[in-house]
Amino acid sequence: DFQYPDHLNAAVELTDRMVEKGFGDHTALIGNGRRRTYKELTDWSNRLAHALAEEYGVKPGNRVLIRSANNPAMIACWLAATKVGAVVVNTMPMLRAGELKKIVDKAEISIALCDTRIIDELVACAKDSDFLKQVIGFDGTANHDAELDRIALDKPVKFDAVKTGRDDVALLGFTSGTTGVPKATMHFHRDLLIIADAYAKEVLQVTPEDVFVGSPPIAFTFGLGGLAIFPLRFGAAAALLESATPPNMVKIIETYKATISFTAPTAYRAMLAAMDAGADLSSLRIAVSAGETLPAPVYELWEAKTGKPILDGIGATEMLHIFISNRLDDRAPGSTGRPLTGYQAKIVDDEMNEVPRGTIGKLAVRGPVGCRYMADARQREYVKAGWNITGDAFYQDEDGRFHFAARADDMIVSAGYNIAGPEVEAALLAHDDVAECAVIGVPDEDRGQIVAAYVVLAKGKNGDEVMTVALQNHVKATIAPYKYPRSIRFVDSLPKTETGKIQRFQLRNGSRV
Ligand code: 3SK
Repeated sequence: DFQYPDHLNAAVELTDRMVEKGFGDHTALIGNGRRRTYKELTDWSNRLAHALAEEYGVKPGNRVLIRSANNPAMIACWLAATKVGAVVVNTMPMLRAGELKKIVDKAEISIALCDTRIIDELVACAKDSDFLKQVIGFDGTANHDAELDRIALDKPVKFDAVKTGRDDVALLGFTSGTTGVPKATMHFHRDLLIIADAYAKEVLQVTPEDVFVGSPPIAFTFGLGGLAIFPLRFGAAAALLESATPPNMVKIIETYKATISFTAPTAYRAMLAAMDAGADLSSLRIAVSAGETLPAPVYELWEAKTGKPILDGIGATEMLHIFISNRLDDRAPGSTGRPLTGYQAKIVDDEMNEVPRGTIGKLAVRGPVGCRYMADARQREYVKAGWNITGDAFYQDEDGRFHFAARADDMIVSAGYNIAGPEVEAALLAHDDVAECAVIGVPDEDRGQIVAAYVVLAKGKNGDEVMTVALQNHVKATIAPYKYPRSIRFVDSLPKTETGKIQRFQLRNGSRV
């Protein structure tokens, strides 16, 4: 039961309310070489809220874009804008002016807050946009030396947050998905709390002693949950470090005695590769893996090498966060787990009929949060009778666990065989010489489609004919031989979204080979 009062401001619940509950002196955020307590974060966000409302005229319901890497100032700005009743649009720091413009135009955004170090692209976007009128700089470093910081400094530390309704929109989550066309999903104030009260409470069992670290950008709701909402909801701490890229993650866990890490399977693989025998992960309680399915070999290697549980889960920007997950006491390699308490999931065919266990179909989910596309015809396709139809093909085993098969459009049909590309990828990834790979179906006169693999080899390895045959034989020996990649291309890198998802569509349409 997720019950909340009629009036609810999620940012107040995560800061002022936590101080009221006695967490004032507890560390909330670590970053820029210092720790900030709940009291300091509350005061900081309240001063910023005063500045936004009084000096910049931000009104409830205004859409406010935030552009920054992961740092404490970005969180303070997000909290402040939410307290003012704005609808926040967090954006990836890597986006260029053209990409920002698509978001600005779609959401009709007039105000933006931006780390001054990366303001140029946003200024360029504003010049070209009919909507964006104000670009306000903040300092993402320890110096607090930008216009917004200076104005906020003189403001009071108490702020009467706007009395938003629990069903007022607080956040627009933009997703490029794997198709490259951005769409916006709307999330209410209560949704921001539900994801913590569902996933973080049930699966992570967060306590105030926890320290969260991770690499996903806050602009990706996976990061917003894991590095802000989950820790703040339970009086725990989050390390917000711009250096939290996969090769540094082991050191970061050691330095900050992190207990929970959030990142994608490719990053766990990179961490394993970078981990030396002396690595000390003793503080870690749980490694959360999401964003892509966690291949069984990575699960097994991680648990064998670190002795720490790795929990695969699936979420979606449309659903705000994870809705099916493994649990500490119920996890298995190659499985995504079971729905969270309060959520339901089933596997359906094109007519929405549930298919028998073991049969691959579309994953449908419903729960206390749900997909609400903003002005997008996909709403009718994605939500049917209250069920959210994900773009993923899954099956459920006899035990009721859910297993990822493929993105619905990653299913390869070759000579009448249904072949899930990710299964071939997992087989390739189990070969020591493969660093990364993506598998797609390409048209073939004889077989309809053939399995084609794009492979990034480990450092120093040669992409020659001998390697091709070795990898093909390895796949044939690992999974049913008909699934082996008849075509293998060796590449230096794979096309990815800002959140690290491999864009197989780019390989499919030949725009990146
Ligand atoms: O699995 C995902 O891709 C995801 C998306 C949004 C939020 C959370 C997650 C894990």
